[in-house]
Amino acid sequence: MTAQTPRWIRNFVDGHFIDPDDGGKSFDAIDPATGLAHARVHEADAPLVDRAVTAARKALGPWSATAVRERTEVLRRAADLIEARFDEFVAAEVADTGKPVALARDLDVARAVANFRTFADIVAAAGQESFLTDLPGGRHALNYAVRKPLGVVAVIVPWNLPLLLLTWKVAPALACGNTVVVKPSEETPGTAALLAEVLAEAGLPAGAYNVVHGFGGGSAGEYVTTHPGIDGVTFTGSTATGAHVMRTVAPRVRPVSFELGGKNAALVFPDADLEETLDGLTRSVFANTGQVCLCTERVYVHRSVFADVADGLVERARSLRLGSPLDPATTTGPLISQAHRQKVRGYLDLAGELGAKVLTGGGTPALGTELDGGSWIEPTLWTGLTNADRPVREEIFGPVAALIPFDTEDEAVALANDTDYGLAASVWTRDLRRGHRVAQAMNVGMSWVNTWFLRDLRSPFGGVGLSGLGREGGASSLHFYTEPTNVCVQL
Ligand code: TXE
Repeated sequence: MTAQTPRWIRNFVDGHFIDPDDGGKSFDAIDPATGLAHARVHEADAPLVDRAVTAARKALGPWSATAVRERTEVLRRAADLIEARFDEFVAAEVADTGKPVALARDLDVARAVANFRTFADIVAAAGQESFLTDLPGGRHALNYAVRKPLGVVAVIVPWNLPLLLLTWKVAPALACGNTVVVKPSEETPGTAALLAEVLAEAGLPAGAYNVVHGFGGGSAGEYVTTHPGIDGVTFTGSTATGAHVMRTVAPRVRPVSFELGGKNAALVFPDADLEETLDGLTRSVFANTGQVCLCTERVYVHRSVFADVADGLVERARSLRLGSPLDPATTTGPLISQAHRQKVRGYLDLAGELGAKVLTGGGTPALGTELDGGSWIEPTLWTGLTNADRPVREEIFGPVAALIPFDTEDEAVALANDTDYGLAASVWTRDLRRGHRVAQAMNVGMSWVNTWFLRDLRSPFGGVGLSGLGREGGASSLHFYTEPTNVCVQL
């Protein structure tokens, strides 16, 4: 990109991309693999956010009155159009995140398509609650709930899985008849803008999907969440920001759905299939360079297999290939930004000060000139830390994990549950009863047995404790994105 010919990523309001005006603010979209700007982003000011909310409000009546069949057809066409422009979406996601092209294809963009199709199916098939109430004398009353859209929904999403998380919220919101104002992460604005083109072409009316770019406080994020025209907020991001947004909307008593951070545990029992476990752990610790809210950062291993698991995981960590995201052989991209790398490096230093033994990694790789300016970090494994240490208690959000031994199942469960977070856990065992028992004992929103990040979009997703509030997915999404009116008829 040259200063003279920037590629603009623009705001999308009331069915139109807004051309940046001369006096308006803008910022660079950085490719984290190189540290170079690849586009310029138009920052939405408060009046533009107001226009977006007003447009969403205006579109709400007609869109919510559209037949479910028509609404879900728009979603299905959107899925088809994302498929038709698959490589463009992959390229936009890779440019913003630096993630390997294979991951963007297999996970991010594939899942965006699945989100639109699945929520079209779910909403098309949804029934409603009804109860027949016994009354004296053999008479009855009929209760049934009519589900109405929540209204204008603010959708605030982070940078780790930008399109995946955006469509995870936008698809059910639109299918339920809501209109949305989307604030993508300032790090990853590209795919939200592309999605605007797709949704318009799919036949979504103007104003039903709006995108405003910018930062959090004092910028588009704050303008959206403090706007009185917002009927609810769905947010994925850090616990601190989620708590702040909650305080912001509290005076207006609006529904919120929060998927926040995690400090997820894996529990490896002595009877686990070693190869299968090591493959699963490698994914769960290092996928997307550890930048998935579900990623494992605490690995509790039975003492009898500790050395085997540690050796196997180190070998696999060393075989990960860091490099150009466009190289199909690359498995591991950079962290999202230099600022985030600073944070992760802070934990690497702290672990060293606390006496952790670094089994592998622990530093910054040298990858060659083209990638020198990128925010790269080495996949890192530690032993020698305990649950009392900050690197084992706080979300790091990088390709790092602490390996900690245990002797009994009770001890493993207690260690895994000894956290302020409660998003996900994975249990590795061939003992069927133990698998169910331990998975259920985890104080989390999602437990896996002998797998990780295997998702059925009809099942609930979310966390407890510092990991969030509420659930989305399947019926849970329908509940969040609608408000019931119960009608009671005496028969
Ligand atoms: O997240 P923020 P950041 C964790 C991870 C990471 C840390 C910080 O530990 O290191 O969060 O990441 C918008 N009003 N996760 O700073 O700030 C912001 O612009 C309204 C876990 O990037 O939470 C962005 O669109 N909006 C997580 C979104 O909130 C505001 C994924 C998330 O940004 C705002 C990402 C405000 N005052 C990071 N301030 C997960 N759960 O998957 C910020 N935003």
